[in-house]
Amino acid sequence: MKSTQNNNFDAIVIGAGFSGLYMLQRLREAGFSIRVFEANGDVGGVWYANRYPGAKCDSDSIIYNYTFSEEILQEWTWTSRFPEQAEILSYLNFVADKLDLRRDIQFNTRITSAHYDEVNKKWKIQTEDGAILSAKYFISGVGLLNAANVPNIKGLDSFKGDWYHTGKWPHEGVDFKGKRVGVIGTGSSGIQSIPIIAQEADHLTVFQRTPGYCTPARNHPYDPEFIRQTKANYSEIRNQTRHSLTGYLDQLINNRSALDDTPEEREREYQKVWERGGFAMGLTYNDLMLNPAANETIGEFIRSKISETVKDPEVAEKLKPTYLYGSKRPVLDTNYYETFNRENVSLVDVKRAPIVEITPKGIRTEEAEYELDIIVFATGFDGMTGPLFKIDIRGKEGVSLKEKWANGGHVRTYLGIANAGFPNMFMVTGPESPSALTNLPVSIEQHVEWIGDCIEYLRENGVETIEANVEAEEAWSKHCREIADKTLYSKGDSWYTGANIEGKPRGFLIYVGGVGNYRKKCDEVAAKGYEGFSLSTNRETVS
Ligand code: N01
Repeated sequence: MKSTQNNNFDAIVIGAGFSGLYMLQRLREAGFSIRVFEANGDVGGVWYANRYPGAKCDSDSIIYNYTFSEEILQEWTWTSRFPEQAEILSYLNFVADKLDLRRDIQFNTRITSAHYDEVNKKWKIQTEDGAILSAKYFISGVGLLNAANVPNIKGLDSFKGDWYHTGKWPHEGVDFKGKRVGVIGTGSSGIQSIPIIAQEADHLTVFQRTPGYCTPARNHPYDPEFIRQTKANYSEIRNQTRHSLTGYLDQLINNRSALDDTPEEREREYQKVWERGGFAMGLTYNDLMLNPAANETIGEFIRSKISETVKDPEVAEKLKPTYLYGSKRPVLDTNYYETFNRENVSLVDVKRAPIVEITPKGIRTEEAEYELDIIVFATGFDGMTGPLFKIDIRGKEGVSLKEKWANGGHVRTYLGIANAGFPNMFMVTGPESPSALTNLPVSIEQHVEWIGDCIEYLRENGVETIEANVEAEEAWSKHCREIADKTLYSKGDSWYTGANIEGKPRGFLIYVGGVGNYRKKCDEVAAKGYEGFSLSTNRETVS
């Protein structure tokens, strides 16, 4: 199944991050012609773009990688527990070089539209510079978080200083020395960058609307013996993460309610996990994301740590979150709360006194004007649907994905992989898959392998098109919403629910049933001859 012309492929993939790179390798190995399009100048996806100071990953590095190649696992060595952006980018470059992936990737090329041609049963893909390509399969590897959200604040154009968004950081870096810097936003990106910017800037003003729940990362270099043991045990590590709840190695710590323990016992349990560092705080008890009263106990523990760390009690109060822990993504930090003890750092509560405008000199809130040389927008992304909506994707009868989801009143997909009305289109970690609540390389590998196996099955069985059935899609979407509604994940205002984007319809678009259960479901669908999909040959359609 090789392409006959250089603009016609078996598959076109958008994005050369973790998803696109592995999709390329998987399909190329199976003998398909494939072309990856990437708007950036090189591989890396979010790790190419998010170069802000302090950018690193919240997953332990030994599980933040591909596991499909034993050779790559053995050859690559991570230096520390939580990998920095530059190291992850080096890793992805190493993989791209090792597998000679770049020869099938076109960089600096943004795809503007992907339209399904029902007559020829092909996807017509258009690039920003007007080139038109076609492919039997169209695969989105655009990720969840690449549509940067710069809030529409009056007067930004008038600002005389420089401004940057953390998700589109200049490659040459930003010199904060001697500068008055303002950071807007205290999610993961803000919380990672604030301690580093504070060390360099003359003065840093943090504009906080909602405080985050931060727990210590406790990053440290790996010792050679740990690396040796890890490399010897990768098959077990792979097995564990693939069948886990979240794609991490952490397991539930106490299989009981937080409310079964006395306050003293709870304090001891939380303290143990706090000292260990990493993402396991939410796993201390089995009902922290199910029962608001249990959830309150972890919130209270973290608030008490803020009081212990931050010297000025008024600042400490402002830094204390009161919403449900985990209903916005919790953040691993390094010296975040300590940073507010520095003389050159001040905290402005813009929930109490909102930002009114950006002036030529800085930021004006309802209370005061703050003079600044640099503004950093750590204001996040239009998550999950945002990256897909940047492309005009149209399926049967010219209906766009955006229209489809708007007309139905909510986003709906089949397994987060496919869409009714969009034959031969696949999404890697699309809405309604476990994606955002998981260690993403684990979720990405599972999707890529499932999609690769599916496309091979279609070739072997002479199938022309595969399309999710409306009923299967409705049932999956309903199931996702029902199980999410039983948890506290869906109760917050964040990019998880779309609440961070003005005018975006609210919807919780993550399957919370866990990585292991999800894998089982996807495998069952495949084992039943792609149950819930319609498969058509040139002669007939089978549902
Ligand atoms: O974005 P966010 P992020 N005025 O949406 C505030 C992943 N990630 O880039 O909460 C004032 O979390 C907003 O306030 P509020 C990770 O999955 C991972 O930090 O809307 N403030 C919030 O404080 C993460 O969850 C890693 O009230 C405004 C902040 O901006 C996701 O990316 C590292 C505002 C945005 O926080 C996004 O993280 C980095 C306004 N008009 C990112 N608009 C790691 O693995 C927004 N805000 C470590």
